[in-house]
Amino acid sequence: MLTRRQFLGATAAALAVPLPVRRAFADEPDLVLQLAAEPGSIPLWKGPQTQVLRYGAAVLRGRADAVKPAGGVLGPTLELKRGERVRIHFRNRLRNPSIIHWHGMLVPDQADGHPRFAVGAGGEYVYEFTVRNPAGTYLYHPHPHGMTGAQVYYGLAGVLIVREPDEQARGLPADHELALVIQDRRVGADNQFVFQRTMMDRMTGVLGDRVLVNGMPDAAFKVSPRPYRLRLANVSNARIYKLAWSDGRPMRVIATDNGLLSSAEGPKEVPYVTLAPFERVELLEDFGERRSGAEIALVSRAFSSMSMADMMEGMMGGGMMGNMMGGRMGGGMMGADQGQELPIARFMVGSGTRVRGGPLALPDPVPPPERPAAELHTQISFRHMRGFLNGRTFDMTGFADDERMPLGRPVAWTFTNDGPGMAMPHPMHVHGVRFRILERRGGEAADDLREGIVSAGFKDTFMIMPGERIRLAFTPTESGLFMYHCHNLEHEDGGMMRNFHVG
Ligand SMILES: [Cu+2]
Repeated sequence: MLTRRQFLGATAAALAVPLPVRRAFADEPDLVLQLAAEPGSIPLWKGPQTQVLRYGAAVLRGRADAVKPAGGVLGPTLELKRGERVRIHFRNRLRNPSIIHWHGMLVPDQADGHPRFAVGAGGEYVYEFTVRNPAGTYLYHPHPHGMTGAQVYYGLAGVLIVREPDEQARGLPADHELALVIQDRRVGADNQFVFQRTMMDRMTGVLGDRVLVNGMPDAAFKVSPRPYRLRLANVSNARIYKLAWSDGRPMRVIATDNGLLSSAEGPKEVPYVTLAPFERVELLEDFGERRSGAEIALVSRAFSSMSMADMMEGMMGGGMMGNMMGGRMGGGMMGADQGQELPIARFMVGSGTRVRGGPLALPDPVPPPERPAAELHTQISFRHMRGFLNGRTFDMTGFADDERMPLGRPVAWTFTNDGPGMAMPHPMHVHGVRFRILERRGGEAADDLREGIVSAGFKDTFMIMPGERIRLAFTPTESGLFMYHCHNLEHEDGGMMRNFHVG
């Protein structure tokens, strides 16, 4: 083991050396996991296997059920309990630097997977944190600067579920839940993923016309006639989904990114759910309301407000691009376009006795945020193929005066997507905090997505439409250096990412 590490360590010597790990626990943690990122190949379609990158995981100490295989190209699902003290050994068996970010999780800055901690080929990084988030659907994925898009695209991502003992008492279906991780891919004739970063991709982000659910194509689920807890996660580089049931039934939202809605907010019925990259929702879906034997589909409905033609028109101030490119520039050139209709998954309702759900007891409402002790403002712009945050791009360790906030005091942060350049939506993510959306204003271009945007509950990722102004409220609980960035991975890798400092 030591020989192997020394050998591999040599290849990493030229790359960034991580800071020493800050040990969070004096004694042994409850759970010790190992996660390795490595190349591999898997059968996804008939014919040649697909070359991928994959996460493999093992429990080194503690509950064996903390790691569950997901199948396909997706990394294993990690199931953690609130309050648990966790150590995770990350091993990088890739040719390139990498580091894991626990998306949505409240962890110390040294455990957050900032790109400054990326380890080279053969390197290892040790995370220690206590699970402080409430029950919910979180994610983990790579976060090395400039390479996140490719690494996620080739298969590095997974679901992290946090559970709490009192979930059963809330009337949530305990043994009937499904997680659906939705991703789009371009697939070549030889079954290989096609990741490019063309000029078009740097603007729109990489879009594909083939959908994977839980890392596999053609997803189909046999379900019983009863309520299910469905965890929906968009783990696509750039695609926005307008998720709806093929039979037109509304969607019943019980949770957003960072835990259950309160009893004042949910369940919330919407005709469809708009899900931007790395957002999540949970639905309480009663398949018993369909006849037995019914087959229904989860689909992504077409929408028009964000075609490339629209964006180019916005930039060039005329209709000529649309005419020139046949309406949909991305569609014509790439075979994939933001806003195209896509099948996601099929559900077959089994026969058998219908089981009805009990009453649902969502958590009590939380008090409104206190008067902010600090006000931040970030203007988003996109020009010369790059995104800017207050006119700046990524700087590995730097931050500006308007990127500081106090520890443990209420903060209000306003984002406006009204800078000069191309008008486009951006899925923004803030590390290290869970926020509430106080206000959304403007964004007139979002008409055919608006009804599905769920701003309730605690969030960690939000989509901001062109012209929109969004105000967040939160109280930072961890000190140090964290990041905020666009979660369109091509925008992020292009530098649409900044640090903020707490404390
Ligand atoms: Cu963006």
